[in-house]
Amino acid sequence: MREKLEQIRNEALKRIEEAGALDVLNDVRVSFLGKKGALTAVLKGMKDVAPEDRPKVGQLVNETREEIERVLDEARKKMEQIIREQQMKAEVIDVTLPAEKRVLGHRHPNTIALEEVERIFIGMGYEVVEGPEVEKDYYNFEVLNIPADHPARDEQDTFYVNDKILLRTQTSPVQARVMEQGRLPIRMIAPGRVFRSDEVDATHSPSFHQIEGLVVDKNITLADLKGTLAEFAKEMFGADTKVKFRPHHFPFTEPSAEMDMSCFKCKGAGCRFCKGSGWIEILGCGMVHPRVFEMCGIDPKEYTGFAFGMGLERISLLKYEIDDMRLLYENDVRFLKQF
Ligand code: 2NL
Repeated sequence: MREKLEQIRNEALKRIEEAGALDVLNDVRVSFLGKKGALTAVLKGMKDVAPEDRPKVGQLVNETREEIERVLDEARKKMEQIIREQQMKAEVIDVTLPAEKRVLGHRHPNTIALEEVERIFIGMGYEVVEGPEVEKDYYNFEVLNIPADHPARDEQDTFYVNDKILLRTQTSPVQARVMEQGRLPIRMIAPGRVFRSDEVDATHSPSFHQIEGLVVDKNITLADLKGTLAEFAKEMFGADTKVKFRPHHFPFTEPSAEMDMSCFKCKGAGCRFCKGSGWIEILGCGMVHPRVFEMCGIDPKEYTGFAFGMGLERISLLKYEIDDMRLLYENDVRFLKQF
């Protein structure tokens, strides 16, 4: 019996030693200590042992069981430790590796310039108002005193949806709609996308942006227009900026003018930027035409006003010294992030 137990013990220890995985260890446990295991079989054979030897044999069986259990337990712990170490190695995170870069965009030069213009006019008490890009021919042309045979209405210059609906060619219709609502006085700017049937080149695009402004109140004069726009130019391009007004013609204003500012690059001496003249044209303006007031339901004997319009792209090209408008539409972040 002693030899039999010795043999079982040796066999068990050998198989534990050879086991390479946790489930193999478990099989060893079952085949030696389980209900149908080798040790259990020895216990079942106790009836053939002489009664006086039984305590001794029982003790031997228990010792053998305890030893096998202890060795099994140690082997299991060692194996679990190795598995944990392998997992740790596989999941290791190298905190010194450079982090994955988040590629951030950048505000578009047009957006930066527009926000600057908005900041300046909001500071003077203006509201920013938006309106539809697909507009009625009535608001885009008719109320603005642009007669049916005016060249601006030509299909060559304007994208028509049908004979009454078009893509707005300016943001004035937004201002006309506000005047029509009749809440006076008005101090507003209307920024937004406009459309004209132009070929793309360094200074033209069929879709670009405008900022128009409108002030309507009692006793508004040309002096208000000049003071306001001179102040705007100073805030936008520097405190030493001078402005001058040249007579011009727009159907919706009378009198009308174009405003030039002293070149911010050469301060008026003449350079490549201002093509040697010392002046740069930045906007068109004028006193709101009485016919426009009448068509919008405002009495021109009681109210006067001034209006102006500028191209946003022109302002951002000037401000950021960009020489080709097409760069503004490519949205290459390497270009955009310079501003
Ligand atoms: C330019 C000139 C201008 C206006 C726009 C306007 C709007 C209303 C009434 C009267 Cl509702 N005028 N807008 C006036 C003068 C000039 O724009 O060269 N824009 C790029």
